[in-house]
Amino acid sequence: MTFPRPPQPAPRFPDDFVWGVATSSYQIEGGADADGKGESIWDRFCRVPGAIADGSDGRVACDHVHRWAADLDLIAALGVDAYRFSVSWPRVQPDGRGAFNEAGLGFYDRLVDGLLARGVRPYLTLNHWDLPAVLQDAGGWAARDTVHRFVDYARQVASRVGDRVDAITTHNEPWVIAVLGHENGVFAPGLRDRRVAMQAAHHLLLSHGLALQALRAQACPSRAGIVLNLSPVFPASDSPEDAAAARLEDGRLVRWFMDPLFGRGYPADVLAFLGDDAPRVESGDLEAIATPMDFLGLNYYSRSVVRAGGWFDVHSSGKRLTDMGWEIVPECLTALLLRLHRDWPLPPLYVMENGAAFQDRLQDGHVHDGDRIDYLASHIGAVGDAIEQGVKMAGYMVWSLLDNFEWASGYAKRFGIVHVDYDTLARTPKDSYHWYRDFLQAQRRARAGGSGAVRAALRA
Ligand code: IFM
Repeated sequence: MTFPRPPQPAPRFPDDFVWGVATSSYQIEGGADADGKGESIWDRFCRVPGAIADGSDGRVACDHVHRWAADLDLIAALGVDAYRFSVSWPRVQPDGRGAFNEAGLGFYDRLVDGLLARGVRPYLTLNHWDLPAVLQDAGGWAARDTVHRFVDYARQVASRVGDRVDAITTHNEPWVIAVLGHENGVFAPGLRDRRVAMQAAHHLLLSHGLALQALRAQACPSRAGIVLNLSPVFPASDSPEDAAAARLEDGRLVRWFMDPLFGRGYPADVLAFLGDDAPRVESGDLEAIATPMDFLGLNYYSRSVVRAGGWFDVHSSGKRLTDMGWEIVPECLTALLLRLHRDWPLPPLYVMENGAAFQDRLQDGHVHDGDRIDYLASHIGAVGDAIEQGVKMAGYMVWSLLDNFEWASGYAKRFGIVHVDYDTLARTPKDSYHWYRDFLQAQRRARAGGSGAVRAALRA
């Protein structure tokens, strides 16, 4: 197959580099009340008038709970090393405490076995946002008890499948849960209270650290870590006001999470900014949060540009934008990786999500998504650039396998390398799927025969 634009030449990646593709439970599974699943905060949030751009929800989504075997075939045919998915907590523990739901656990058991049977390594995320709604009634992530509920849930999932998964991620993007969900109110649970948001952020980190300790105490063989959404932050201008605003945003987005995870506590400038909104931290919490991780994951999509007291107009920069209105700046991924490598003593580092939404058109059984191929190729190149400059990278995963429920944007934004027709639920691999498959084959040949094979294969 020939592609609309040739991908960038790929630099050399380590032989044990893990290539993958990612999804999350609420975005693809559907089966909203199948087999005893409980309600999640996203089931509930989707019913709030105006919360979701197209008024949709994840009740059916891609119907992955019923089509998982065919989806795993697509993953296997793609030739990835790993598949990153998340467990729906309310599917396996409908009340968020007490009894576990055998039908729900059985689903993930079969998913893990199905991946292994196809030669794909499972990367499991415990919390990709779909908290059991009953726990929200009890205060959600702002309540300290939720920390202990999460640790119990983590223990149970690990004891069920932890012997067969390569990696367990505690939380996906705690900044999003805390800030978008509890401060800006645009994601579930839809609260607008900075103090509550920062308490939730603290409890997410604390539950991460305590869950790591619990998994190790039960000798879970899987590696464990967390996944953060990180971006380099730039001031919109040379003014001291914009510089200060960018520094604070870097504190809230990056250092608020990275510093305590690496034993430095919360950043003093952010605590000063928060004042009375700073979280209540009990003795021993910071030590627990700093429990050493086996890996760190980051999700990267774009940079963040900050203007004091206002919004930065992305159209003013002249950069190309994705359908989300996010600037396409792969060089900022390299810069971010170099900065993380410089500023913190990192464990193995993965890009756990990277990808783009574009306005795809399915025509005659094809989706010619050259823009997405360019995006992926340039960002994979950016990871390679970081590796060449000394950053130790362990893996890269494309977001996402399937078009899916893009949270507050509903189904209008398509991130998949496989198109989903939401009327028929038919899957159609896009050009980007074929491109990634060919790229991975070239990588494999390169492992066997030297990096020239990658360049040759990608020029062909
Ligand atoms: O779809 C989301 C995903 O759930 C978390 N990271 C960002 C993606 C794109 O917005």
